[in-house]
Amino acid sequence: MKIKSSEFIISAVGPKQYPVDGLPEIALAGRSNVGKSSLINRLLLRRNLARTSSQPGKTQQLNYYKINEEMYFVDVPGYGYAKVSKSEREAWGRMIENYLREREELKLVIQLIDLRHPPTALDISMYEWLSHYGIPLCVVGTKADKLSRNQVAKHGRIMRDTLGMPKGAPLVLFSSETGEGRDDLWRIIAHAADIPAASPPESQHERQETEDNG
Ligand SMILES: Nc1nc2c(ncn2[C@@H]2O[C@H](COP(=O)(O)OP(=O)(O)O)[C@@H](O)[C@H]2O)c(=O)[nH]1
Ligand SMILES: [Mg+2]
Repeated sequence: MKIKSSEFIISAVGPKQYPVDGLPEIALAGRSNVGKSSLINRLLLRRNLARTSSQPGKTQQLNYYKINEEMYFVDVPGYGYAKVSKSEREAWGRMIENYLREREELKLVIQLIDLRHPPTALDISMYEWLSHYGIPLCVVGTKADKLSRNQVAKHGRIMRDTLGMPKGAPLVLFSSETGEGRDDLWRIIAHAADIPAASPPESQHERQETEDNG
């Protein structure tokens, strides 16, 4: 899939603001600072479409990005962020839960977990909650560039074990710095959204080079 356009649409604070055009939606979930915005930017080859910052937990909305007039990425703000009041957190939790359980357009949740550390209790409960409701799920281990090759493989295994992932359940080891995992993740997204197979610019470029070399 070639990325012809990507644009921010809305920060929705409730269902009345969700798009009504029926396009498939891919949600990105994970705690603040795990790398959601960076992953969106890397997938779309945009430097700063999704705002990245080291100041976590500012957003309390579902941030919608439209890609190619074909689908949406939905940035689900970090779960487990402590610096909001209990009532705010509960209201936010209800909105997110309703979205994840009831949104018909939602085709896949990408759950981001920092690959450097074992999944936290919150990561595990999020994974179990999504699995329990049968929500299509792909786990992404982020910041792979911060580990050695051996560590990446080892931490990937720890992630699978800690979450209790079934054999064959998708886990993508990803880096927004290097683009590692980008092609795999695009394939999974395109399949889930039922749009033509992903061959985004970076991989086209790489394949071209390989062909040229022999
Ligand atoms: N080295 C490295 N840093 C990353 C990666 N992804 C995100 N970061 C950094 O982690 C911080 C939080 O990233 P951000 O995308 O804003 O996380 P979000 O809160 O989940 O949206 C920023 O300083 C990013 O530059 C990655 O793959 N590799
Ligand atoms: Mg963000």
